[in-house]
Amino acid sequence: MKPELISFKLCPFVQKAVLTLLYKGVSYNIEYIDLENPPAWFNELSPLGKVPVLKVNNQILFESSVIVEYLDEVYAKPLHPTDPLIKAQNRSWMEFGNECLMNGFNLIIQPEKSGFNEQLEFLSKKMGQLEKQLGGKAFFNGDQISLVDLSFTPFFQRQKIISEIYPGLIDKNLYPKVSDWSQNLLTQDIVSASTVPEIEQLYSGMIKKSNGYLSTLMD
Ligand SMILES: N[C@@H](CCC(=O)N[C@@H](CS)C(=O)NCC(=O)O)C(=O)O
Repeated sequence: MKPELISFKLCPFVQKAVLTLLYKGVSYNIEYIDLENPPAWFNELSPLGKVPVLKVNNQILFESSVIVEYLDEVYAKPLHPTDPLIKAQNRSWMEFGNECLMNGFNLIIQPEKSGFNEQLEFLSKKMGQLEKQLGGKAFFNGDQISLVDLSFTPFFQRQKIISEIYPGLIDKNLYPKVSDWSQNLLTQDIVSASTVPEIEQLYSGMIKKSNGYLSTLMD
């Protein structure tokens, strides 16, 4: 039985799971729901009312990091380092990646310039912290791609779309390693298949619809 993801077309947390499945070459089903008007069955299914939910063998998993860890354990091509300490550190940075995603979302919904700038500062601080963690290799742990890399990919993809409206978020001069890392991740073959093809239009549409300060900078 194929694993099945319940998703929302723009959800970066679901994308983490899709990237993991694609990397491992696992065939899966995906069902999109409207999060603003979720079907009754979804409210029954999802304990926190959030996507992703993974259905596997008539069981339910929720929380994206738990889902990707499960997928990593049961399918070939491991994405976690084996050393327990490095693995645990990777898990910590995956949580950091989730915070970056929330920060990125808060950035686009801020109604006022002051709130937008505040979120920008939070994000800049996080990019500085990441810069110190990176060793200047292709991926977070070195030459080998890992779950940390896949966890940050949706964040960088969205920041790239935002940078078309507000340039310089991930400043190459300030954060050269983060900038190169982002580039390495976004050029992976699996990235384009990890979202719906119209992701950029949908994401820009969401920015516009949110009516925040960022939307006032759009053409
Ligand atoms: N910590 C959760 C976050 C998931 C999340 O926030 N998903 C959003 C969509 S991208 C959601 O379902 N929001 C609905 C809600 O909060 O009611 C995870 O990592 O899976």
